[in-house]
Amino acid sequence: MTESRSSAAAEHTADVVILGAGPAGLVLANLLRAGGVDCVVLERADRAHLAARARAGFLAANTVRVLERHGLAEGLRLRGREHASCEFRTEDGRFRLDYGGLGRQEPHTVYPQQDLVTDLLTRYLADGGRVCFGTEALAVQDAGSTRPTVTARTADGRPVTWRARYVAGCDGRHGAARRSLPPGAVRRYHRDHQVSWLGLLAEAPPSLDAVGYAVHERGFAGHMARTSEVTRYYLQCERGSSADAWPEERIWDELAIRLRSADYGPLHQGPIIQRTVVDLESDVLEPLCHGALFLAGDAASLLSPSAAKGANLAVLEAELLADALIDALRHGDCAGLAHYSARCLAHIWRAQEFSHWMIRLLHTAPEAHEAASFDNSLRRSRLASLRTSRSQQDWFAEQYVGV
Ligand code: RFL
Repeated sequence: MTESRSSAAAEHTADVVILGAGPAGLVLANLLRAGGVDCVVLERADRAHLAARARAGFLAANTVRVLERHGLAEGLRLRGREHASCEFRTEDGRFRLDYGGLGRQEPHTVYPQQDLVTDLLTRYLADGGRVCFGTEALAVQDAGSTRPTVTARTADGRPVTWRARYVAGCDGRHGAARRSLPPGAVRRYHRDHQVSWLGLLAEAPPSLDAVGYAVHERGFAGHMARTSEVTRYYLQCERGSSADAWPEERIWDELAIRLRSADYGPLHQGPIIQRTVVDLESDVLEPLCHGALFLAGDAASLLSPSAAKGANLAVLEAELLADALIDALRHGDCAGLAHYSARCLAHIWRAQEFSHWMIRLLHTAPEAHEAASFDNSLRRSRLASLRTSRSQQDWFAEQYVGV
């Protein structure tokens, strides 16, 4: 290492301070630790909260390869399930795409994000890694210098300061890393898609052996397996609606209508164990760094959940950042850090483009909208191409599973 910890303030100094113990922060932490770099993770939540925080579930083939490359894939190899088919249900009938046999012929691996986070955390702690749970980062200071600091607050309200050589902002879109960027340091590209989804987790087995995408005049509905006992559903809802306005009976009635259960078979019902309203928004920061502060995961770019890319990009970026930080700190080679932002942005914009395409494919334009009939006809035509054109299906499969 080019710099080492000062023994006088060992608890408050690390070569790399990582904000956030999500997929980005924990992949980074594991890789840095394996590469002999001194690091610490500051995490606002406690461990139980992380183990229960259900979000993503569809891991891209590249994500599995990254985790395997670093010996972090044991849990998902044991308990993850390959998934390679999706079904569109539309006003013109239904069709299936077995995307595992199209494009690059790659499947998804279904593995709940909270299980991945638990595996990464268990491994990192077992290897002697440091995590400060219940510690909220408040600000990154002097990020433009070679000696940035992170001010934080512990669960019992004590202020703490961490001095670092580099800070990795992996604390999501509302985290301290983004807040600490001085005005003008980065440009933010933002798009509000004006669509909201009610994200649901049902304690019920999947209702079909494929991802289900229902395009319906009442709004989009989605079906995604998580485990043999838990299924994620989505229902497009009014912007500004409250999750409380959706009692279980209304949810199952609406899912049955939009997923056209009367034609294609009933849904397996069970208690709804999570309801969250998600406004579909996208943003990208450019560049993904300011001085010694580097961003990864949702802190770097927010993707709407329409194409299941966020956690996959987080893992990809964490590997790139880990390699670059190891080169810088162990070998004095800063080329990887210099190229980190541009390398990630190429992947991010590709994922944004596909997510945006999916949003336009899945949502019926409201009739009040001036161009609604034109947009809806375009959408039907796009679905027809996807149903009939092999080259379109190959393109879809490549984008759908790739990051
Ligand atoms: P995370 O997972 O949000 O982790 C950030 C961590 O930082 C902590 N934190 C702080 N810690 C200290 N100080 C602060 N000031 C802090 N502020 C925050 C938080 O407690 C947390 O532990 O970010 P990361 O690592 O960048 O990972 C990103 C992914 O979580 C996200 O992109 C995905 O979940 C998006 N997403 C999906 N992605 C996929 O690739 N495939 C999917 O199938 C998929 N499904 C989804 C999704 C996101 C969803 N929601 C809730 C928006 C489904 C949904 C419903």
